Amino acid sequence: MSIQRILVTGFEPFGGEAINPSWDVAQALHGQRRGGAQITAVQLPCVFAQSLPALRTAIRRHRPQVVLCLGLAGSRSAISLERVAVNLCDARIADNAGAMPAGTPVVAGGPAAYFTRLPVKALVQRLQQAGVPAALSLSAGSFVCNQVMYGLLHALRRQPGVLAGFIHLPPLPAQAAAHPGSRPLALADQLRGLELVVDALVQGVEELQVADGRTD
Ligand code: PCA
Repeated sequence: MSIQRILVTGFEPFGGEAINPSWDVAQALHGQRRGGAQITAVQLPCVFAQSLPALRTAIRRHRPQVVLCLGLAGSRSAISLERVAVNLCDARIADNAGAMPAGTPVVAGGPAAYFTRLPVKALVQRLQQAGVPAALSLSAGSFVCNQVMYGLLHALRRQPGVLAGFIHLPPLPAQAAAHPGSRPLALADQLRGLELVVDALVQGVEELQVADGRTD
């Protein structure tokens, strides 16, 4: 299938911070044409009650063949390709509306989890070969990012042709003091990483059939 429209989402800042690299990267991608595909960026509120309605509206409006949702993971030092979303909202901090769900489902009665539809091993390999720090991740957490990934894959469950997944980004250098445990990544490198991801998907990159799991 040829890819004409790509929807990229980023989040507004949260947790008391002034910036969120996911929105900076999404904004920088907005309006770009890459290999015949047009990228549109939409910002999602970091609010449990609002993020999925906003995402579903954007999908209805833009009818994308690829949806890449981005978010900040302050503890990460690499661009993290998320493999799994779980049907669980369990917050450690309040969202931007003050909500802190404690173990509620994203979708009542929904499956326990959804797997990404992105060829994540192939994408990690491309990024690493280009010198961009990248890693597979087995958990998108249980905050708003996981909710968005789960809601995205649930919303598209009857449209198997749409490629969709979630990518967590490390902090920007300006956020280093707030995230002492991680290695920040410059916006230019984060953007280059996402451009490589988009280019690979537009080219129709296939998943690698290599064993690359974890035992922990
Ligand atoms: N990161 C949060 C929510 C918004 C964002 O950018 C998360 O990892 O859940």
